[in-house]
Amino acid sequence: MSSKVFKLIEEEKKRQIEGLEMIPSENYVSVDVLKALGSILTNKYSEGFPGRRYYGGNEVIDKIENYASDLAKKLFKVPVALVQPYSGSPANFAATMAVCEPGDVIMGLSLSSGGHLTHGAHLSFSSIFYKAVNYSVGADWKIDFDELEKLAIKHKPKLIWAGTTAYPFKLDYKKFRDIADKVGATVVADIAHISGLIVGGVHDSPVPYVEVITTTTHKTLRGPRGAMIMVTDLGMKKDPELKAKLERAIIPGLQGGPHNHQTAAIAISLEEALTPAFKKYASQVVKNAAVLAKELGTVSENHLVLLSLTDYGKGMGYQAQYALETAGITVNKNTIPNEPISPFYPSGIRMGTPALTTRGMKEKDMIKIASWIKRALEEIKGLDIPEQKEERAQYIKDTKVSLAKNKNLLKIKEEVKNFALKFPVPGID
Ligand code: DSN
Repeated sequence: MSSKVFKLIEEEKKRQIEGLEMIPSENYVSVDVLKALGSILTNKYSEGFPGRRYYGGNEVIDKIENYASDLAKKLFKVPVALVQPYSGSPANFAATMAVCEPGDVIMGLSLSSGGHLTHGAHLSFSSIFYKAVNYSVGADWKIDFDELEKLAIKHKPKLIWAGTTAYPFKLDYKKFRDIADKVGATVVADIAHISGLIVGGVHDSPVPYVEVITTTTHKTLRGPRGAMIMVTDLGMKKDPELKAKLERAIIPGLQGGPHNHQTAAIAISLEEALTPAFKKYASQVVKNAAVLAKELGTVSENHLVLLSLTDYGKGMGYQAQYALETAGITVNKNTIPNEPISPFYPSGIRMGTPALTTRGMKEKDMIKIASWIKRALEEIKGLDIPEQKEERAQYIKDTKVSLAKNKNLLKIKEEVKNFALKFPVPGID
């Protein structure tokens, strides 16, 4: 009997092709990446590293892992690339373990300024096992390097994270380097969101300025879920043990057997990222985001748009996410810098162009999409989050139910569907 799961996969395929996937950390992988992920490589245990495995039978797995690592080294121009981290957060934990002792000071961009949980956020390992100090963005929503420098001089961090997760601007890695050198810190660049833009040649690489780089493989890089940790020449020069420390942090520090099907799929996506077509893709992602941002009254220098909804009312992130979902447009609610309401009921949405661009959409399509977004957002006016905190959860539930029946949103959904179906999704007929 065919599993219920396959029926659900068909349901999800329909959602993915009929709607507009605009979560900036998502993408559509190629059919070859899907094939490797669904392959028999998932059957094998391979604790250790190529040539140094605990179990037998790893001759082929060694070749696959070495191939993936060599491709990463070539693509990012680094001497060391470890491809086993299960995903971005474990990769960041491993990098922190390799660079710091428990209790050391680490610094990262605050969550509400667009930083990541693993860069020192409350309740993350990064603030439980390490002393986390957060820097933030200024009134222009850009990283406040004066504040970062003052905090670094005061707290003397061992590690400074240079990386973001909801930040629409380019990063100046030299500024991080200069500050780190004043206090003897190691800089780890977390390029998860923008690794595809870097290898595609549209964003500067952090390689000359940082010791370690972490990235997920499934965002703009357009690979399977997974992650990599790389060491630069600068990193190896400063600490020749860095590679060994990172390996030990991955296993036995944090993980067991690597996911070999995932490693193989990473290798395929890295082959794809080496092609001229990928450069064109990366450049189009950024062009599309710039147009989308402009149409929505803001700016983007990368693949994402962070939109404040304060003009629509108070704490409108949930309402906007639901309204857009009803209209067939998937985005995520997000805090905005200096969040006026709460991280639980944030005042913005975050959206991006990587997946839309994979489907072949261009600038003119972004203008159309921005107009649907603006129409959908009109429907949340008046749905401000209640002042009384205890009323908020029920209010949001009720709002979701009423938005799901909203005729204007359902009309947009039809228009979105007719439009989206003209653009193919790899692996979905
Ligand atoms: N969840 C990822 C994102 O959406 O940016 C980060 O871990």
